[in-house]
Amino acid sequence: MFVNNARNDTPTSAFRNPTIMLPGPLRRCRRVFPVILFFVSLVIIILYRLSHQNKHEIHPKHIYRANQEEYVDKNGIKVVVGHYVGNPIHKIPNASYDMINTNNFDPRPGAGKNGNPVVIEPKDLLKMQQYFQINRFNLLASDRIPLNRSLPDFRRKKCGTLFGDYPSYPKTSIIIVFHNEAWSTLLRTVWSVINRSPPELLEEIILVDDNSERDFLRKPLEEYVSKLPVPTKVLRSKDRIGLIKARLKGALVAKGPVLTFLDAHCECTTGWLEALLSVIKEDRTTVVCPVIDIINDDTFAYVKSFELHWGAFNWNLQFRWYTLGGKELKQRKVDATQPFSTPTMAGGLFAIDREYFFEMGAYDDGMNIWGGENLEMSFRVWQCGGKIKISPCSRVGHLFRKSSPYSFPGGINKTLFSNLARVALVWMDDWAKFYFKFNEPADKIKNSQNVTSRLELRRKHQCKGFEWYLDNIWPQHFFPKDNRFFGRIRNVGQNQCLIKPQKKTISNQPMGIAKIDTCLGDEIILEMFVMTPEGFIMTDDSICLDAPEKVVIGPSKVRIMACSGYSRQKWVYDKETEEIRHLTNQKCLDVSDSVKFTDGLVITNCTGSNTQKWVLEAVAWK
Ligand code: UD2
Ligand code: MN
Repeated sequence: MFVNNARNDTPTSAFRNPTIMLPGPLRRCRRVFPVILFFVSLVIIILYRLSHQNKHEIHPKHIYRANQEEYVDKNGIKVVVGHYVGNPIHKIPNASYDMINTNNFDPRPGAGKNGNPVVIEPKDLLKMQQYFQINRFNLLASDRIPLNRSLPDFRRKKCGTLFGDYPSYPKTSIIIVFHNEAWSTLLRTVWSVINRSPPELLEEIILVDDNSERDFLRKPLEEYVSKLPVPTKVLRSKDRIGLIKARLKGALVAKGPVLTFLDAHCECTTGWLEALLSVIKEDRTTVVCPVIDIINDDTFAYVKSFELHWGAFNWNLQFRWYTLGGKELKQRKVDATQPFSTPTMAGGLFAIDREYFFEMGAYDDGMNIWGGENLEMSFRVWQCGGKIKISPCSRVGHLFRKSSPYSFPGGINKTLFSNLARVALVWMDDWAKFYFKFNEPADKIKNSQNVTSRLELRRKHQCKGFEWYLDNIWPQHFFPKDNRFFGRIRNVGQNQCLIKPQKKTISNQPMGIAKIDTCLGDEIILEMFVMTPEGFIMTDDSICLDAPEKVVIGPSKVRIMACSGYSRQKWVYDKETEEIRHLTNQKCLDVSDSVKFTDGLVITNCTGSNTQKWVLEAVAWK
């Protein structure tokens, strides 16, 4: 009440009402206000255009390694390599060979302390942008942060009391693979391990150099690590073998009973290792991951990542974080320090019993360079009797980049889709057909893959099928199934189809007002929806048709939202009347008749009109 009144009294609302007499100074304001408004809008438009250019335009001449590709296919899968980062107004000279090949580590006391952001003075901005191109993160900032900077402890208090018996945990080898990593990020990873792990749990650190081209990563690195307080070795690959084979190389020589993998740009926080190893001590068939916090690629600030998420994947087999539901959510509400299951892992940061790793088929060595190995291992572990968990008392920061800095020998397209095709061919049964149907590049490449030995492995371990995985490990999934409708949802009155909105939120989930549009045909993934027996109308990326349950007079807007499992997202299809009714208030899904939202959907009283009739047109998916 009070707030409303206060808002109505503000001068701005008075400006809009010309019948109100204004006091002198405000009247003057009234004349200049449109002018101010005009300039403010102009500035906003300019800023918006600039920031847009910044994000979407690629200036090939500014890209270090001009031969790199950016691949966007018709499903909108975007593999951003060679994405221009920086301010396009100024011409940024390419990073010179010298800049790339020199170690410019120059720590300033206190920079980045306690995970704080690093501020670069205006005079260094151009230099900063030049250096940014090399690793696709703010290298200048990274190079100013000491290797042993302090970090915040984002764990629950209780975590500090749970691992007193850590001396009885199995020891681990830490394996870090890298290709052309910066000195500062690589060695900050190493030092964060040394400084924040109980020494009695560290067997060794193994750095695997995947054929880097930087001079400072050769002799200087070897000399440096030889003096570290934890035995550390550098293995070299004379060919570029990719992260999967590089990790295998490290695993083969590792002596610790547990293998702990990290990317080469991580920072471990207090207690991270104990909370991983205790899970493996309890059960050697559990693969365990930390919560992955965010090291900001611009400022190197250590940022707490979202709670209540787990890892899964979309219809294109891209890894995604989705909000927790079901029993994992309930369990977390009871005790947020207990490890919880996750359908898949992000891939870079995890610990696994060494013998179990090899017993279960290590990695698929038919996979190259980057991508897909995290899903492969996740499906394999779950389907063959193991578990994947996230231990919330273990928090490790990872530097997330917006694009990839290195080349993909053989081409991104071929590499990534071959890897994903292998995952599908070996582990996904009927859902492989679904994946290939909607992913042409993977479909084209699938016949050139020899997966015999991986199928053999699956048989040997008598692993369960993908349907079991979906039903039991990820019951909230949004993939088609025999007992689910899959296909187009066509409005009879308008002869248009329900479509997935394109706008994305930060967590990559499209959201917005539910809409219909011209139906395009069978293979258009944007028109594909799943309707489950429980009544959820869902599509890729875990989004659902959502309407308020509250009973109101007249229509309410229908939205596309992150699937929540709540009854406001449940619908009933009546084959006879062809109505789609909201389960709780029995109102009918309809096309709004207001001029403003012609194609926006609403729920409203059922009248039997043609715009309240829908045809569910099934599309074969396997
Ligand atoms: C994520 C994973 C990453 C891996 C990848 C899919 C996290 C935080 N990161 O991507 O570990 O599972 O998904 O494959 O979960 N590298 C090489 N040789 C190469 C390419 C990369 O050694 O040819 C190294 C690289 O230096 C880095 C690691 O592999 O240390 C992962 O690469 P990334 O950081 O580019 O992958 P990321 O974090 O985008
Ligand atoms: Mn990484």
